[in-house]
Amino acid sequence: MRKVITFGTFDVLHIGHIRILQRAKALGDHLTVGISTDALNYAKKQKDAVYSETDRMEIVRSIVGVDDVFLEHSLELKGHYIQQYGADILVMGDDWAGRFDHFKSLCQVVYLPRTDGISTTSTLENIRLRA
Ligand code: C2G
Repeated sequence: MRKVITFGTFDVLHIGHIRILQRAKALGDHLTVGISTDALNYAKKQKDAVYSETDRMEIVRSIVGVDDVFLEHSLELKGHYIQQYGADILVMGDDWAGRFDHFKSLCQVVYLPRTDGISTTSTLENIRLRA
């Protein structure tokens, strides 16, 4: 069984998130998703996620094709997570291209093109304009 792992905040879920998860799962038989904790998200983006870590876990867990989710506490623990979850492939959007090449000793590393024209930030802005 080829195990795929990917990571993200997955806040205010949108089609870009769905498409990376679908494409990640298509590369293997089992998909594990590391969800950034609220604290890690703040550290990455200097702003709070709209949805709590608990809600983001439950939302991503409910997506067809996602087999397992866990809380990602630190970007520095990625190697530990890859080994803990027995991942054969690490998949990330290409906004992270090159950033995880050092894990090639542990697993295959694949960067997939991001979905253009959509982000959590732009989605929130669109909502504000319509509120
Ligand atoms: N993504 C995408 N297309 C978009 C937006 C996001 O393919 N239009 C991808 C990102 O490249 C990432 C995943 O969706 O692979 C999750 O995106 P975020 O929730 O923004 O996660 P990020 O802040 O990139 O966290 O350990 C790595 C980090 O936790 C990744």
